[in-house]
Amino acid sequence: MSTVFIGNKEFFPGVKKIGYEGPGSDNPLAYKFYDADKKVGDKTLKEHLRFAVCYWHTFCGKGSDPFGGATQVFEWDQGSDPLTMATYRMDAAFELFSKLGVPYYCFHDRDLAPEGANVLESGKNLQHMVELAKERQDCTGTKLLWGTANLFSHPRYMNGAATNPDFTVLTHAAAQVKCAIDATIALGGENYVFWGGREGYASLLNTHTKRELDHLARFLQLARDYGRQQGFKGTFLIEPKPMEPCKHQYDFDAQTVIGFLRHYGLDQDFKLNIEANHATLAGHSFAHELRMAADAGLLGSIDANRGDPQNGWDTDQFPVDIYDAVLGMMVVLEHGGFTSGGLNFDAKVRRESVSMEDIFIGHIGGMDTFAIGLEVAHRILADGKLSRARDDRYASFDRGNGSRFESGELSLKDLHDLATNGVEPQAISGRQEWYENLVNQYILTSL
Ligand code: XLS
Ligand code: CA
Ligand code: CA
Repeated sequence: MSTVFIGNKEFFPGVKKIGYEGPGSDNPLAYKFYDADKKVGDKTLKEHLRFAVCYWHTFCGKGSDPFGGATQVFEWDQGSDPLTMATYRMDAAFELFSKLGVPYYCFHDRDLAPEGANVLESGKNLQHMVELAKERQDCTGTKLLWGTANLFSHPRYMNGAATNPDFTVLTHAAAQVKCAIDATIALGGENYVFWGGREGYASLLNTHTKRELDHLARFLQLARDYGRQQGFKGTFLIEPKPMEPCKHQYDFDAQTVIGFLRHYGLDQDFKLNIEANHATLAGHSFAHELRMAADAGLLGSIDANRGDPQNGWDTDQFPVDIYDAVLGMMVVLEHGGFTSGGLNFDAKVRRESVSMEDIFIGHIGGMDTFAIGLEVAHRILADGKLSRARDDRYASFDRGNGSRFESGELSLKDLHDLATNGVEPQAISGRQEWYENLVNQYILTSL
């Protein structure tokens, strides 16, 4: 990966390729902990973490919020027609990907190419930009982690896409998904994501929830079948989120989505993309959501951006919480690591962060945080002290009647009789404080 900028123009002239300088460096534009080629266990950090940059926040969002317009001025936005602007944006994107040295990126169809006057024109725009993306992928070595379709920004989707009460809207959503799957395949994407932006409802009074859920499942089955017919071998992913923009979203959290996928027979092709910020919006922790997905064998990929502990909306901040990263990476490593998934930064710098360097600094911080998280999690698991203590809590199921219960040999009556003939159980400490202190000890001795 030698090329750092592609077109005629360098969009981030003040930033060179970001290198690893170690924890002592005071260069904000250097990695302090993410040493891409360093081995942890049998893989390098780069192979473990599979970082991706998202196209939307980083190159399309400009700092606007419900109370005010854009604060960030991007040079790649200077252009007369939408396709030229999309090309500049793409050059800037690939410059950033290669300067950061991230192996992957992710996009929505509408981030890459502007919507046209009709379905055909939109499709053509996307195809055109896909050709340019192919060239830039080849030239920089950056790969596509996942593609998706934006089925929530256009006003036609205000009542949902696959769950819209109007069939005409559903056909437009299908057209977009078809083209976005084609684009993902053409670019060698390893996954295809469905985040149910407006797939939910605001009022039960005007909504047939069962019908909408059936429609969503049918839509996903058709998308799956189309993708497989076209030779897509990657993973389809559902990204749970409980609310925002809908009051109630059907993909509330990991366990809701797991139940949905199993109910509709989609769990062979679909896995979950867990976003840290969505986990906290659902009242869970990041690690909880990862654990539920992993336990079901459906942990696919991660959006690593976090929320703010003091408010209840989707702030999409870069991750800086080492503790969360450790707990999250413990689940990922215990699950055997990523296969087709990776760690995507669906994150945006703050509205007040208006310098172009801020975008690099945000990503550097997120990557350093997860590099520490991975190394500490690896040490905890390799040492085995914590896992052994946790396993010991369940030792009564490893032998005798406990083990017979697990293998289904005992009835409820058998259990009743065992309790009747047995003794009152002794109180056994859960020792949560011991576990917590142990994790802190690993963190503090790793830094
Ligand atoms: C929004 C979601 C979205 C998905 C991709 O909250 O996080 O960005 O990741 O559509
Ligand atoms: Ca989010
Ligand atoms: Ca996301």
